[in-house]
Amino acid sequence: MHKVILHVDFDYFFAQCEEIKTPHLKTKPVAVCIFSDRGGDSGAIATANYEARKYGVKSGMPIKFAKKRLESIKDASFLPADFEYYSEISSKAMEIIKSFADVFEYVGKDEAYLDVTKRTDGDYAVASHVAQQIKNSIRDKVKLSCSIGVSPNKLVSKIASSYKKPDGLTVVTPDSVEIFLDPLKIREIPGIGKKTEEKFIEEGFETVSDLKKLDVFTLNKMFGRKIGTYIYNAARGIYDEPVTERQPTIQYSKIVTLTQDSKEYDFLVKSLKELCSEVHSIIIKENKMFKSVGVQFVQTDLSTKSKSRMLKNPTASLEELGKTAMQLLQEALESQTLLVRRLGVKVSELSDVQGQSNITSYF
Ligand code: DCP
Ligand code: MG
Ligand code: MG
Repeated sequence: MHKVILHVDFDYFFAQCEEIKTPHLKTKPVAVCIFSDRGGDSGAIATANYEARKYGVKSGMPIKFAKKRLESIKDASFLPADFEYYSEISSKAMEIIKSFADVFEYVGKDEAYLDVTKRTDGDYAVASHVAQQIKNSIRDKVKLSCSIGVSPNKLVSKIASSYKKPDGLTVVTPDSVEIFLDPLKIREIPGIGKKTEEKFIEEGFETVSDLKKLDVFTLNKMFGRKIGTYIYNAARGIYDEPVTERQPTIQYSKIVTLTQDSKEYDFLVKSLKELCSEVHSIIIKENKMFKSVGVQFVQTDLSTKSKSRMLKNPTASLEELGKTAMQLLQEALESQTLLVRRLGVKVSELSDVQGQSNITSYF
């Protein structure tokens, strides 16, 4: 029996959340901005609704450029990102999506894979109905639209979910995988970026069908064995990674028992710095950014005390983690009477480093 895998991706996610909050924005161009600390319009566009995309506004573009593109449009909105609100909407929608899965794999705030092989008995007509139910359900309950790809594996489903956007549903049955992939631009394969695409185009390869003319040895020579083999298989719609149960991670933390009980900043800060490095290495390994930092004490009477702070923007910077943690330590010690026995550091309000998903993490 063939597997049935769904990939769900929310449409223009941050901007759609803003439309949910303020419905009259729906017919106007909306761009969600991540302003940098430098003030003014410095910073980048996180995403834009489809109305703004008509004018060429897109993710990653400097805010200044986007404003130029929408210069002549009076009612265009440039809104600061409200990450907490987007997380709230995401959790609600993910809760619903999860209930339709045999196996649920959370990828990021706006993305998840579902294995529904068992509950559909491998029947693609039933799967298509399940996908439609998911779409209806999150539209009814959260007012959110999404696009879904259905196919025998994660890779093809991911490509299929972006095939028709927004509000798409693309079902690729096992025997239509090749017909579906062949005419697509090579760039549609997750992980193949602009540079790689250019390299192929120079050699006269434009579509997935063209790509299939290259044998695996040639691709391995070009990209190394791991990526070469991935591209070779991807062009044929072959991808074996199973959907693995994964829930959103709420936080990462490390805690240590100190070599002696203390309430001296100079002593505690040494352990604090080590803890920050350890937490930071998890963050890097997991490809995450954090927006909140916390410091925790277990005191000599075993009671706990903690302090945390929300940052202005998500970051993966060790420097920022250390700086914030040291400030929190200092503040926590101001009124400290008991000695500290165990010291902990945590980061939360996690998000994914952009452009990284488990498929594309090869690159
Ligand atoms: N994001 C970001 N910076 C980027 C890309 C994305 O901050 N360079 C954020 C904002 C997006 C969210 O991640 O809303 C999800 O990214 P997607 O790539 O899924 O893009 P959208 O959901 O915005 O649009 P689409 O309708 O194409 O899925
Ligand atoms: Mg999306
Ligand atoms: Mg996405």
